[in-house]
Amino acid sequence: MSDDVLEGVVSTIARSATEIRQGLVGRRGKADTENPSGETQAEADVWADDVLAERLSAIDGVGEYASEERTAVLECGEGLSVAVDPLDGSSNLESNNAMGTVFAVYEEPLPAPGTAIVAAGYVLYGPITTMMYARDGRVTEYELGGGERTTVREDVTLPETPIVYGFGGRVPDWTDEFEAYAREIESELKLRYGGAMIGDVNQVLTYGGVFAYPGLEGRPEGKLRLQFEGNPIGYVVEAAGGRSSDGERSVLEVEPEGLHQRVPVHVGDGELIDRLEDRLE
Ligand code: AFP
Repeated sequence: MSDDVLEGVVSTIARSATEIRQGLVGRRGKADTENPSGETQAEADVWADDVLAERLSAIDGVGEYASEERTAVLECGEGLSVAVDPLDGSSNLESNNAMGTVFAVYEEPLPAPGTAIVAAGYVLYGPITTMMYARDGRVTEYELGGGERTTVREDVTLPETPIVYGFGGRVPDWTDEFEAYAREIESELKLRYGGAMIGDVNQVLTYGGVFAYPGLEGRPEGKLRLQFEGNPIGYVVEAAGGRSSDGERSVLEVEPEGLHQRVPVHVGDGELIDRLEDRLE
C-alpha cells in the first residue's frame, strides 16, 4: 500500500475542505433529489460530492470512490477504495451549525468491513476548520486554511476522565435497555449533542466521554451508515485508545451486507462502551 496514495487522498480532502466551506454560502437550500438512504439532499450535499468525486477519483492508486450521496461505487482504475460522507450533518447548514466531511480508505472493494481500513478521518467545519486523521494506530489533528494543513496535536488520545455524552434518536424510540443506560450516563456526564456526528464525536475526542446513535424501536439498525460513518469514526476513536460498538462487537468487525446499510454506532471511553454492551446484552 503506497504512502503516496494515502498522502494524495488526505491532502486532496484537506485542500478541498477550504473550498467546500466557502462554497456552502448560497447553497443552503434543499435539492429536489433524495440520497440512496431516502433522505432529501441539500444542494451542498450534491455539490460537495461532485467536487470530491472528481478530485479523489483522479488520484493514481485510487480504484473506487463511493459516497453516502450516490447509489453506486464509481470505478476509477486500480487501487484503494475511498468512501466519503461529503457533508455530515448537512441538515445543520440551514441553522448554520457544525458539520463535517468524513472519509475512510479501504484496501478491499466496497462494501468492505472496517478491518479493511488503512486510514480514516474527518474534517470539522466548526468556528475554524480542523481535520482528525488516523493511520497505523495514531491520530493527528490539523488546522486547515488556505489549502494548507498545520499539525496542532499529535498522538491524540481519548482523555481518561469522561466528561461529555451525546445520544441520537428520539427518547421515545430508544429501547428500554438503551434508555436505562442513558439514564445512568446522564447522571454522570454533561450533554453535548449538536445533530452532526462529527461535531459530537470531536467533543468526545477532546473532553472524553461517549457518543451514540443507537438501534431504535422499530429501527434496530439505527440511522448511521456503516461504510461512510460507522467504520471511519470507529477507526478514529479506536486509534485514539477508545472503543466502538454496534452493541455487541467493534463496529469495525461488522460484516457488510450493502453499500448503504445502517448500523447502531456507539463510540468513546472503553469502560463506558463495556457498560453499554452489558446493558444491551
Ligand atoms: P444529516 O447529514 O442528514 O444532517 O444527518 C446527520 C447524521 O447522519 C449524523 O451526523 C447525526 O449524528 C445524525 O444524523 C443526526 O440525526 P438526528 O437528526 O436524528 O438527531
